[in-house]
Amino acid sequence: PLASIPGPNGLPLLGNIFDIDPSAGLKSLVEIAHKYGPIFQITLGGQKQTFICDTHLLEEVCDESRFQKVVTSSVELLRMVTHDGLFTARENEHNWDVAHRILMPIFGPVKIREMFNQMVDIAQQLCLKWSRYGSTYPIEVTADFTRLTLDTIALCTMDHRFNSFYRDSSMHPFVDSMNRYLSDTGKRFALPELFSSLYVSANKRNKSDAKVMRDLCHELVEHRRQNQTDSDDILNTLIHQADPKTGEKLKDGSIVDNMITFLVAGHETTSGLLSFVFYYMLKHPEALANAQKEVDEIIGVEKVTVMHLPQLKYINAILRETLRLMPTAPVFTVGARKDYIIGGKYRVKKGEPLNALLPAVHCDPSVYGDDAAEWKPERMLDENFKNLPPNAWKPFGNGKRSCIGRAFAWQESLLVIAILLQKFNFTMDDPSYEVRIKEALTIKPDGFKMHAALRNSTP
Ligand code: MNH
Repeated sequence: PLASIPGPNGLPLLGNIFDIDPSAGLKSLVEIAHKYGPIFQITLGGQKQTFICDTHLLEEVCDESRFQKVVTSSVELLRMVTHDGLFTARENEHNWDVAHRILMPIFGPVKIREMFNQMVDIAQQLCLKWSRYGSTYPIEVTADFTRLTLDTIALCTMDHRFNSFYRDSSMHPFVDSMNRYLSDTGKRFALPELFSSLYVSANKRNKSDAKVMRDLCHELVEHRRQNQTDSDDILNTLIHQADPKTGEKLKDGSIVDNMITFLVAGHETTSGLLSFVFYYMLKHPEALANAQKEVDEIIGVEKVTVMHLPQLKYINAILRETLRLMPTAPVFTVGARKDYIIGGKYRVKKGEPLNALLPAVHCDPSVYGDDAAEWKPERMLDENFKNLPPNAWKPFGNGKRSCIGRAFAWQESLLVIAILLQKFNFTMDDPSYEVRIKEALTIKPDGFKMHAALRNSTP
């Protein structure tokens, strides 16, 4: 027999707006999941939103023959700048296929290794800054990791330096515009479309911010055209590479759409990950000691190389475990290709958004046990990780629309953690700090500060 999808009762017109704390939407959703179970439905801005909260149901909706990515809410707003670029493209948009075929090889593990030196360049700027702070300065962890990831993605994908470590309060104009744009679009579940009139004033600003971002990208493309190089970096690939299937090249508009996409998708997620990693390590001193010991044994006082990274087994597990509890892109959305029944009894309509609520899925007790809420890197060591059920860990999304930047983010994160643990000892600024989450399009710790003291015997 069919059942209706459970959920808290809403009000006429307003729907479930009072069930969602506007400053902590994600937390509210996880609480509803605890109360109503592995699937629930609420109404926001007149639209029904269904949430998928356990591994079984996620398994079903990750079947790409029956379900596909849908572009809704904040991703829809981002689409006003990035159009049919990789992240914001709708299913069946031709430009997605073309860009995907052109760009997949360049984001593969082999090509990513060629970006290692550029990543080290930016990581060293961070080290320099932190060593000059001295051992008692309260470092704003997330702000500095955001400088790092932004500068890294910009250098690697656009061959451009934002030099964020050389600016204090003011950021590069591109970064200012992007941040303002994202904060206007980031209030994903907090601000239902009912209040879209609020966007009207934001809208004008969004247009001028979009122009700042696009103008810089166009300039960089033009500059490269005037100053040709024979490298096969990402910028040259975007400009010159033909689609192996159709022979098409990307048009200038699409090049710019995807450059902005990399910047947007490629910095906050990784910065949040690095911030949470340091938070958890500082909360678990034995894990921090283990990680540092691993770095000392495998790298010692040598320069970190790309060959060291896969040997850092424990730090790899730390990254996985951190993304389990703090999936920095916490929700991805799919819709049914036709009307279907899921979970054996729930009717879902074609195209209706089904949101994978990763913080809930990743705590499924049938997979992770009664201690699912605890951060334990050991459970993510290779031998355990490879035995997880297929959809128990999905921080990079699903199938053909999953993250193209995964290898990039992984290499960058491993490298930065290795270099930092090699050079510094870390302590919490306020040992009683408990994580608070700041939500935008992604999640980050709010107000987390630490100290970095140079170690004696480092390169
Ligand atoms: Mn990334 C898609 C998470 C780093 C570029 N990314 C996705 C999706 C998730 C995700 C989840 C799927 C979204 C959806 O289904 O709607 N991404 C992450 C996380 C990190 C990350 C957790 C870091 C940690 N991503 C990066 C980096 C880049 C990047 C770095 C830079 C290039 N991500 C993308 C792009 C897409 C994407 C582009 C869209 C891919 C597609 O649909 O073709």
